[in-house]
Amino acid sequence: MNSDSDLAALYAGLEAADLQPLWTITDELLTPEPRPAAVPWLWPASTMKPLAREAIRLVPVERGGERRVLALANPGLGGRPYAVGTLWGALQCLGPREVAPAHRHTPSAIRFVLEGAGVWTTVDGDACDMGPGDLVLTPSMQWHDHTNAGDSEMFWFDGLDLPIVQALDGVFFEPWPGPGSSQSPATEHNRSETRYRARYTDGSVTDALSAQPSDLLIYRWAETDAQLERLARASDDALIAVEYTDPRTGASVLPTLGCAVHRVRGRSAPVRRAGNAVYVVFRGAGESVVGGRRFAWEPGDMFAVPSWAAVEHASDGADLFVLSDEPVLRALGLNRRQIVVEGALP
Ligand code: GTQ
Ligand code: FE2
Repeated sequence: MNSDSDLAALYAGLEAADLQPLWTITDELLTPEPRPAAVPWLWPASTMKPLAREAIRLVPVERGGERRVLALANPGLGGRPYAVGTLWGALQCLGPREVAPAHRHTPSAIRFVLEGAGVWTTVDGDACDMGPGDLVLTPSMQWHDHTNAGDSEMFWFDGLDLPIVQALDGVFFEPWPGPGSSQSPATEHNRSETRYRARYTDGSVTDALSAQPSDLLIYRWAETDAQLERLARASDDALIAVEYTDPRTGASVLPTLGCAVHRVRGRSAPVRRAGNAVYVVFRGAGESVVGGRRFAWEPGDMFAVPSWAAVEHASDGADLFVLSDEPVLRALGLNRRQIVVEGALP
């Protein structure tokens, strides 16, 4: 005969032995659908920018701190500095004549420029000039520093796969060994751009976790806009999506990070996908419903779309930059997408 006290002793014994019985935790582990801790959330530019300006005034950019970056910290993530469970998203700013020191690390990064001029990011000796709407890549372990040679403040969105690399316990970081704190005054500008042509797709991306990042390090807004324009003319859809790809292979721009621009003109159908995303409003105003929460947005706002939250947009005309972990899910055969039948927007 079993007794309650035998059972209690079993559980006590399991706990003391650092073992957990699956049958008591099955429901929270094997959920019918993803249950991300991150919540749908919006960070308004009107809140972020005054704080960024105060940071420019009060906090120098130096070795050690490395960057003047305000990380999007999703309130569902218990204080971790991540926009969603798998993605780092942030607002980075540089004051006039500032240089952020060179370093390299295993996490890969993208920059999407919001405003400013006279700034470049040097990536392994190639100075990539940055203007509004440009996308710049800093692939894993490539040296990078940021130079503001102009007289105006510069603001851009940073996206990194840091939480993914962190989850894999694969984070390595190295400061530039010198001489100096940045790569010697860049000799060459926009080298990758002279060698490769930007490539985009509105359909399939051909990667399977290629460990190879794109050799093209900068995608100009003029090219992205022209591509969106071409597709927009050929379609009646309320949402036109263009994904940035590696011009040599057609793969996503980085092994772990997917980048796209969604042009909204009307009301888009609600869609959900497995995997997380961060949206950055580049142009235009509108609203989105994400997992049942409604957010009105304008240029410079950023919002989190956690895994499997239905997302729909409405605007008279807007461009949203979208960072996602989709290449990882695709490579692992975990990618799922569903069009939700009933939308929330009128
Ligand atoms: O600009 O190198 O937002 O290393 C986070 C980590 C930006 C950068 C971030 C970084 C950088
Ligand atoms: Fe970095």
